[in-house]
Amino acid sequence: MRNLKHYLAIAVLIALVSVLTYLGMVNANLFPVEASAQAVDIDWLFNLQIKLIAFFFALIVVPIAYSMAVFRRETGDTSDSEPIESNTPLEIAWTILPLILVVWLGYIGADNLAKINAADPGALEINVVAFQWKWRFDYPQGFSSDTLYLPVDQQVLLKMTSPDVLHSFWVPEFRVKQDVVPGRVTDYRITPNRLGDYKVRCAELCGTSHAYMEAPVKIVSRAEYDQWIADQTAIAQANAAASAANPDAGRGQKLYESLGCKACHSTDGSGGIGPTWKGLYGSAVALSDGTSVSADDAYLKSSILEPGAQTVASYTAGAMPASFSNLTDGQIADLIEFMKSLK
Ligand code: HEC
Ligand SMILES: [Cu+2]
Repeated sequence: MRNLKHYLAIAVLIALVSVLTYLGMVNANLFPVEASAQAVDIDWLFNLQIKLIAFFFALIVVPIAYSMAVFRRETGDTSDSEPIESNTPLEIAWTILPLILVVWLGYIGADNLAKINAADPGALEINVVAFQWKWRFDYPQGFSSDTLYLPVDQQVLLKMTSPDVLHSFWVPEFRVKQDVVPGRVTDYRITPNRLGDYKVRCAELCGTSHAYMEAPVKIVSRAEYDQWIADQTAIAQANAAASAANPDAGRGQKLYESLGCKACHSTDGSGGIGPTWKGLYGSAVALSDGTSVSADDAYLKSSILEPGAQTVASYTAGAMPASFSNLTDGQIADLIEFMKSLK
């Protein structure tokens, strides 16, 4: 076969270009470190795809480039090239082989997804609230944190929701990304496996300060985690006791900012998703059922704990998130003290 030498040359070039393309892509180091068990499976699949991509790139580009270089028309040659009829075996091959390849990729993709989603019944559950433009992590021990502390090598299940708009939980080192949807709880399962400091960033454009919607994520040893939980629980209890005895507008203002009330309630009389707090305390509030109520401590407290019970006239029922029902009496006393200070 007189063309054999060309076929051989092309085969060797395809192998060479595949390997070089693959090595180039892998050594570009586009990935951050792997910090979760799930990341290992995801990167394995990604690596396989890069191999396939490198091969198909070479398979297409090498014959084109080779033909352009080796089979150039000679100067002065104006004859037509040989007509090409169909080639049935080739057409069958390029239909069947990709079909098998795609079905196989679909299969290993599904298998990989099942591994990533595999639930550990002992997973640690933490509630996540994403709001414009902060993250809040509510721990089962009854305190909230703006840093996500996680013990290494234990699966965690994040139960995520949002009081305002769509957000998305993304720690690049974990690889998995999940939307946070208002009015719904979405699950995010991860097994951190590498100690260190990371960052969660919002990956869904959610308004003017979207770019700054980040929170620290710390993966610590089991002992350090237990210590942190014990410390936070003690601090929360001490704060609750102090506030209950002696409410404080300064602490209230900090809560207003850190809990995200700020996203919806202004303190200067301007409008927002919720009513302003300026002049609210002691005023007469018109409710959606036509009645009116005095904004005293009891009304304000029930508005926070059970926002569904009464709705302020001309505001949407259900727009005030019910996720604050875990606030302690002390925190509520501080918040009310802060409202009082906004004359
Ligand atoms: C996503 C927006 C949003 C967030 C965040 C939010 N609120 Fe509200 N809030 C509302 C809306 C809307 C209303 C009015 C509707 C209603 O009464 O249910 C309201 C009503 C209230 C009222 C009754 C106000 C009045 O004028 O009678 C209080 C008190 C209140 N919120 C406290 C809080 C506190 C405390 C926080 C933070 C811990 C908070 N809210 C966070 C939207 C929000
Ligand atoms: Cu966001």
